[in-house]
Amino acid sequence: MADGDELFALIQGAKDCHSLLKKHLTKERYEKLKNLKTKFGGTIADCIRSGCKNPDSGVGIYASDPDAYTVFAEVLDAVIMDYHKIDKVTHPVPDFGDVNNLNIGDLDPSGNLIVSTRVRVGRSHDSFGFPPVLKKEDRVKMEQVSVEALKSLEGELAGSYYPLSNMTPEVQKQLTDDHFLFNDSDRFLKAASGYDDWPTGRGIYFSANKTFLCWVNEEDHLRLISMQKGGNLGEVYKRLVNAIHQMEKKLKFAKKDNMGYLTFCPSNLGTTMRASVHIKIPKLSQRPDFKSICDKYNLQARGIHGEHTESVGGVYDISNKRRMGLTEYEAVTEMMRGVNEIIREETSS
Ligand code: ADP
Ligand code: CIR
Repeated sequence: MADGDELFALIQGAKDCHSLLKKHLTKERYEKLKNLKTKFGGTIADCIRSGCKNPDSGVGIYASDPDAYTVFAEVLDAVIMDYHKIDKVTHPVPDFGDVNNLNIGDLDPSGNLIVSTRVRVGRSHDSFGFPPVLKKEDRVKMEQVSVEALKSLEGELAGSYYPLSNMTPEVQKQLTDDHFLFNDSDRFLKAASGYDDWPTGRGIYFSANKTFLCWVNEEDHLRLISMQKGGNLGEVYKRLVNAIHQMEKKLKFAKKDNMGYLTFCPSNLGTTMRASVHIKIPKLSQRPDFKSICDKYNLQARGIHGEHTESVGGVYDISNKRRMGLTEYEAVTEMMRGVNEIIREETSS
């Protein structure tokens, strides 16, 4: 496996690279960090491997484990401030708003544009590292602890857990095509050890009608997901908040005072929340100012099969880009305002 110096030389030599890693990992910073180790045994090489091997990364750096955010703060803080557009690494206490009196409803009552709505958060167990430092036994243990908590969920969240190792390829493909399940096809995550020991420890939990799901050991230890057809963001958000509260009674999640919840990728820190719609915008997406409209409202556009995929038939995944430095309620309302604007632009062009 390439060591830190080799990796650093790779990124230094990558002339066409515009990642936040390349921008913020100066020679001076690298030299300061190259011999440090976290409590979990993580190194700077573990953090930068994916970004150095994939110079087309947007971010390019992961945290080897929760302690990396302290030990490698010199570079991670700079990346975090840049990505989340904050001038200090700071994060408010969680605030989900008054979920019984939400000012969030259906973003597309006509039903013409929004195909589906999804809100997810990532959570990490505070006693385990992230993929580069995990061993097979850790993945198995973590799956056990997670599934035990998931099985205690009640009401509309009640469901079953399906380990990937027991799933037929046909069922896996169908669940993936239907946007419920993850696979091992993301080269950025792969280079960051995200698929080591695949499929051990990985699986999916879902409620009877698949409106609440939880991914176990994909990029993060847990991804709690609420989704449904159509544009009713209020219903989707409220269901997710209920799930978070129920899970927090059972498990202790990794958190840091100035960073909120800790995740493998620094782009997900803080609220860890990504609220998205799959939306038909054939006209707007062809306009030269599409990207600048998304930027203006702090939105990110992705293809419909996940990050780093392409749009199909003018349908895009539009979500909030920032997750840190604002509350959960602010993150979801930032997305709501932006999507309202996207709809206005699409229908008036
Ligand atoms: P995340 O980081 O939120 O998990 P990805 O971009 O990797 O996001 O997407 C994960 C999966 O979720 C993909 O299959 C994607 O198509 C699906 N997905 C994301 N947003 C929506 C949505 N609004 N409706 C339906 N599926 C969605
Ligand atoms: C990258 O740097 O492009 C990948 N490691 C993925 C980063 C997550 N991206 C994001 O925008 N949330």
